[in-house]
Amino acid sequence: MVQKAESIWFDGKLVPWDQAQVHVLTHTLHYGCGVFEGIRAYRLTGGGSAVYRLKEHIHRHFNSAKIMEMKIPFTEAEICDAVIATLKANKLAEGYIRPLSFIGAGAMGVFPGDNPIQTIIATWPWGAYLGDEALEKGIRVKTSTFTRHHVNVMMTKAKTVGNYCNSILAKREALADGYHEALMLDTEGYVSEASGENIFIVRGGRIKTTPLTSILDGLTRNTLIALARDLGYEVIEERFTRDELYSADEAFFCGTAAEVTPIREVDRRTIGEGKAGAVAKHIQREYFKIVKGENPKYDAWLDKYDI
Ligand code: PPE
Repeated sequence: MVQKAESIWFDGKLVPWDQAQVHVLTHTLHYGCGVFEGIRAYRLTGGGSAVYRLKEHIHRHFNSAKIMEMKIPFTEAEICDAVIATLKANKLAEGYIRPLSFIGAGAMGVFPGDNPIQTIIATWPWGAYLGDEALEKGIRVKTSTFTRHHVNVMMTKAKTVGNYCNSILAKREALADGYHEALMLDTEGYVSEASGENIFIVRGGRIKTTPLTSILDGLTRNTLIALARDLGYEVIEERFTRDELYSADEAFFCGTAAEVTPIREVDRRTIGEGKAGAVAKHIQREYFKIVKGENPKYDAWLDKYDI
């Protein structure tokens, strides 16, 4: 159960958690056209808190809405301010932030007509997405029987609600089969992304991640590419197959929720030594330093606030 907070930001004002409700004929509830974000705030080691890459997340949110032809009646700056206001109202020094824009009630039928575009921002405490042990020891992954979206069937770069039916199918299957996460292949059979994470592999000290073609342009992925290069690793964006993953020295997933999660097994094949790899751990350590304000080079990515 998500932990209840005091308030949810709803179309321009903070409302009590229990009153943040919508009508059952809300268009997005029926047809799945909505857009959302997942953002984290962290307690800073030196005191205070910061939202990690807030502006970029909100910019992606507006791009998602643009792709889906939804006109959000607020500016990006207003939504950024609203995120901070919600965190403060909820006295949340660290946690997860979920903006969601959806098509409200009005017309029914696929064509949404002039139904209002509504936006909420909810916040809640959220620890390690796949568990503390996952961050430490790595996870077991199953290649899904479900294919990731074709780029002309769904808009893969929009973080749209409907895309996640595919993720839910894959995730349920992986968990039912005793795995922690599902890896999805694209429509040509190349590695794409997980149900809610991007993927990296390591071979001979060189790091590879999938190109942006069919995946969400993850901000954690973007951070890790910059960070790994800073740390002296060679990073390339190039598509790869599942057998290249099977024989990689290391592999890891990344995402706002999953942070940097090492992979220790894929489809019964042990990856590397079957534990969190040295490069994955190195990058994970440095990632946590950035989000906790311990690396001044990345200070511009922190939107600081005090509760
Ligand atoms: N791919 C997918 C499909 C995805 O959902 C996410 C984030 C990513 C890649 C990584 O993107 P980024 O967070 O910008 O690094 N998934 C979000 C939702 C997870 C959920 O279960 O809800 C997240 O990590 O917040």
